[in-house]
Amino acid sequence: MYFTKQHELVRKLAREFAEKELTNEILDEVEESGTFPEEILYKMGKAGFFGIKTPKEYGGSGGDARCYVLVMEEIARVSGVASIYVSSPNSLSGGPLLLSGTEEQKRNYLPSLISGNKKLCFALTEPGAGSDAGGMQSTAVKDGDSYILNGRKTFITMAPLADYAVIYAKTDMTKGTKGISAFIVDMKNTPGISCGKPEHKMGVIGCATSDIIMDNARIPAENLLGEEGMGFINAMKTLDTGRMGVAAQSIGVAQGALDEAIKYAKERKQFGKRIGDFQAIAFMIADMATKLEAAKQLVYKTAYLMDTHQPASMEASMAKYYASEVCNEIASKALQIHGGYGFIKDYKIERMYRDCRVFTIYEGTSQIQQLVISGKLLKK
Ligand code: COS
Repeated sequence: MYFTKQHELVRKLAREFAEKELTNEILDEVEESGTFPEEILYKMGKAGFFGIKTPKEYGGSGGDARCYVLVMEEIARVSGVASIYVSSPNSLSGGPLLLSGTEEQKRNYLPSLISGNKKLCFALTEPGAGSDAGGMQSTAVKDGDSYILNGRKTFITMAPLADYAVIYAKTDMTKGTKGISAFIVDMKNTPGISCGKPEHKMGVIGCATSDIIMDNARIPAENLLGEEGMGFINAMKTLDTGRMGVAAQSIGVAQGALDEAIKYAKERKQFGKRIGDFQAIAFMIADMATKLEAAKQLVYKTAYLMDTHQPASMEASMAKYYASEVCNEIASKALQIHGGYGFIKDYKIERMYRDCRVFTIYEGTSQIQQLVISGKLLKK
């Protein structure tokens, strides 16, 4: 309903890529080593997955939000962690630059992000400011032609791998969210910028997450992204697309889990017949498929609204809220259908179950999405 022939071709390309390149051997190795192979990232960049919505003049493919969610869905169907590498340059990393960057900033940073040569991370969360992003305590004080950054960011996806970060900090402590500004920071060459130790996570292993510590880090004033005081709006608008991306990730992993459950229900025999022939299993599968279809429609509608320049902030939250919760439910039921085999690492469902747990948490918890949705509906 929401897709053209062109969109279906994009889906086919992403599905073929995922099935050919993201093999079980590679994904097992990613889990073992905790690192994602650079050669696959290179191929993803070549396939155009890192700049799906970015205009061609900055090296992107000039596609739309529907192309983006289709690629995310198909990659996540096979690997949750691989889809994070797709989402980053398209949303949380590329997004702030596309929204507020000067022409020079866009030309400086976007092409290398899209080719995969450089990585950029999005640093909003702090130890004491997660859901309450506006309560951040990091500061940026103007000093001549520089800003001096101090503070600590936490749970920053890709921080240890990143060449650059978009860091949000307060340029005015008295103005609440209107005192927040965004900065582009060179992670490798700025004295005073360092990363904490990579976190040991329960899922999406293979994409390192750590703190970023800013200790009197001096950065050029020209690295201010957008106007002073406009950082919070930049982050919130970025998160609209980001939440749609997590929703797309969720329907992808959920589809992968449902596929595995159906396959297993057809193969596994107990009491002399396929377990799928028992209503207890068959009805679980019917519920999983129905909820997944509903989640897909929310995700596709959000992308369609974005493509047609209609308000989509509430819909992005609805899509993220519903799709991520449903994904966890589907993965849990799919594991249950596998019985004891679902609990051991030889079966893909074990990884999917762990990978999707963060979907109801990052880029705003389910409870924050409920806050955004109800806030729009009950606005005075
Ligand atoms: N687009 C544009 N502007 C937005 C916006 C959006 N999606 N969301 C909020 N704003 C604007 C508001 O309109 C408001 O501007 P005005 O004061 O001019 O009206 C301003 O931003 C402040 O908004 P609000 O008052 O709603 O801010 P709160 O401090 O109450 O916080 C929530 C709002 C809770 C929604 C926000 O802090 C949030 O999203 N928290 C979760 C953070 C998150 O997702 N973290 C994950 C990090 S990435 S892994």
